[in-house]
Amino acid sequence: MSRLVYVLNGPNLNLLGKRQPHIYGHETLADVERDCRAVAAELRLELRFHQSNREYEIIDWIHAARETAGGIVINPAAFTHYSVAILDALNTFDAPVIEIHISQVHKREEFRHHSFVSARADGVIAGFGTQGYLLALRRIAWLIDEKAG
Ligand code: CA2
Repeated sequence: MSRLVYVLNGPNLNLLGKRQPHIYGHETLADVERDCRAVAAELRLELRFHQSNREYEIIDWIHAARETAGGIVINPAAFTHYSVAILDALNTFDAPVIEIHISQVHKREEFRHHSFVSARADGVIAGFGTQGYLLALRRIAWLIDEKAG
């Protein structure tokens, strides 16, 4: 299986580390990308790391991943809670999908407790801060290696 992994980030995550550090911490998205690239190198994964505030761009990246990727790590941000379109796109992708949330969404407002994406995700990580991305990459690498035998 391909060792290419897409790491996709939804709306407002470009502001990570710049607002609400009590919820999302002090790391910026550039810090997260740097840490993901370091772990990916260790795991021999190739990474495509993207963020968008536009739902269609995230859908287009999922479609691109269908052709080439061995896994997707996705923090859909607010789209988590209402995007059937992202769920439908993920349902066309055959390899592992890990959903990640920086904050512990189940400790927060009720509307954050439901995720459309969880209906497709093979695993969900929430409340581990930005370390969740690195754990998700380790899980995807493990699943790729397991499948390769
Ligand atoms: O905890 C997460 O990772 C979330 O996916 C983040 C989303 C939120 O809507 C989800 O319920 C949980 C919000 C992302 C907004 O990111 C910001 C980061 C820093 C400052 C402002 C927004």
